[in-house]
Amino acid sequence: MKINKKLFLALYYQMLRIRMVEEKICQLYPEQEMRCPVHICIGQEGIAAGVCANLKQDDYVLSNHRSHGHFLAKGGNLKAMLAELYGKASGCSKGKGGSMHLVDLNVNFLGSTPIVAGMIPVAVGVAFGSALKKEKKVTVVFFGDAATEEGVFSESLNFAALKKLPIVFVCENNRYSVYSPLSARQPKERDNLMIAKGYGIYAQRGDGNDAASVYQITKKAVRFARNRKGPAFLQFDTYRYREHCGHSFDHELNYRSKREFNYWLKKCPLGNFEKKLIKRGVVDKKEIFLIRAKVQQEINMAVEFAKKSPFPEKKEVLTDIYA
Ligand SMILES: Cc1ncc(C[n+]2csc(CCOP(=O)(O)OP(=O)(O)O)c2C)c(N)n1
Repeated sequence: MKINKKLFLALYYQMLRIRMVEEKICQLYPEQEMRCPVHICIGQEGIAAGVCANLKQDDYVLSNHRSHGHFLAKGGNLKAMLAELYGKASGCSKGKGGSMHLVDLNVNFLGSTPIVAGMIPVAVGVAFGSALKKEKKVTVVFFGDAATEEGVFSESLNFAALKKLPIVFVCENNRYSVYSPLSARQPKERDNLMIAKGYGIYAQRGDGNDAASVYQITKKAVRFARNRKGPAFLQFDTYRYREHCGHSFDHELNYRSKREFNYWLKKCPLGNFEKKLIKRGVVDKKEIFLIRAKVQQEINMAVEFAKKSPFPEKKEVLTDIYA
């Protein structure tokens, strides 16, 4: 695949930064200072990086409970994200939302919520509004494979197709909904691409653990949507390495085999990309060491900021609360 050096490096940097931020969260979580649930996306970074590398700062992104990677890849503020996880007033939702309610309006990351499929119709509404205002912006919504089982997924595809909305639906198929595999939830003949195509929607699938391929596939879809040819549906296969919710692994639960886990571990989006970069001479080990050191420093500063920030004041307890 022909990709220029600058882009390769940008994709690598993005994936590495997401991985290192999440590893830091996992390391600090047992201190019990972050009191919100966390859904770690380690193993799925290739999708966030590859998709968002195609977006402009003012394109819209909406996401789900597993949103750290999407938020960071869209350019969300790391300090505000970590402060949010620590429940601090300087957090992106003023410390009231936690990990599952990230938002950064400076880069049009409009928000994430944990209601499975809940952001899909919201994103369709955003794309509808954007189209009515004749903006040249694209809306991207990220969701997991389980979200496609909700009725609102089909309703959203229908409306988006009807109005030819500039939206890209991105399904991250990590095969599990909590501990339930696809085989326990969907007939094996079911194919989301066929569902999307049934509505007349442009649809593609790809390897979510190959950021360069995710980038290329998304590029076409974003161009298609931006030119008002209609919505696009993309499904990327991937795997989460950590437990469904929390900082740890969950091998003892035995809902997925060691063999399956190791198969996907070998397909690590970050490790394999790094090897590829070294082989092609894009970077050497020394440069990687320097990039890591720089990212680590940024993360340490953001953690310090989050820990030192004050909690919201008591009088704030009922402001900005809608439910
Ligand atoms: C409407 C709704 N049903 C159930 C839940 C509980 N729940 C939280 S995350 C989750 C799994 C979602 O799986 P998927 O969408 O594939 O994303 P993944 O966690 O695999 O990234 C479920 C069932 C919820 N939050 N919302």
